[in-house]
Amino acid sequence: MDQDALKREVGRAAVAQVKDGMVLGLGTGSTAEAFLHALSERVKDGLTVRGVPTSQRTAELCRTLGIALTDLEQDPVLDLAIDGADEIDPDLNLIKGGGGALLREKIVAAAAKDMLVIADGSKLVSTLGAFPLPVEIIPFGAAATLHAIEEVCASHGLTANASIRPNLATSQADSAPLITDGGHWIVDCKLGAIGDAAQLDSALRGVPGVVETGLFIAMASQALVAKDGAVEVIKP
Ligand code: ABF
Repeated sequence: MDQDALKREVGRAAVAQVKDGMVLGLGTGSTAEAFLHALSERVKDGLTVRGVPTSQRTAELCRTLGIALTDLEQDPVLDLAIDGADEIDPDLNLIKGGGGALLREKIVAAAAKDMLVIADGSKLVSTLGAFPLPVEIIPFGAAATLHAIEEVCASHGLTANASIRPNLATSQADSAPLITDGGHWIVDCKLGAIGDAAQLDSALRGVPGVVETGLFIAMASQALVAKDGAVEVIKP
């Protein structure tokens, strides 16, 4: 089964957990989008839900698919957030933010009573860190913040190899930084195996200029992972 088919399969499996009247957190990325397509089929059949999108891209897709939107001002407590991930460890700690939406994704996940992670099997890892860790930063003083991030990583025995994520949509060779929906930049840290992800997350969030990290520690209540022909349910 190809990866897109696995994403569609896990998207359908996630929709089975959505109950009438729920207020949802709606993730970003291709797996979350597969879920939204499956959700829209249930909405067409009469399911009533509304959701807080984690990105402008997700908001636009929801409008196209006829999925009702809300925000955290009207609905500060969500029933269920459904989102993808870049890496998932056996305790359901995650690296997220490859899609650039980590800040809104974390706010939405934190506002939800439960967070359901959906993925294909390629996202399962024994230790987080092969995927570059995204850290969202304020543009002011970015070089100093990047240096401080490298120092914090070094104090955890890690070489950050940190770089500011370019906006690849622009055609310039030395493209400008990618700007997030919140007006921030993203630093990608190529760390390798992260020993204590909770400690690293807390230390990075202590750096002035850092807005959030892509480490989602103990936030997910369940993961659905599609592997050939079956969807595995993982709980921490
Ligand atoms: C979002 O989309 C992100 O947190 C993660 O970076 C990415 C996963 O994308 P995909 O589902 O396309 O692999 O969930």
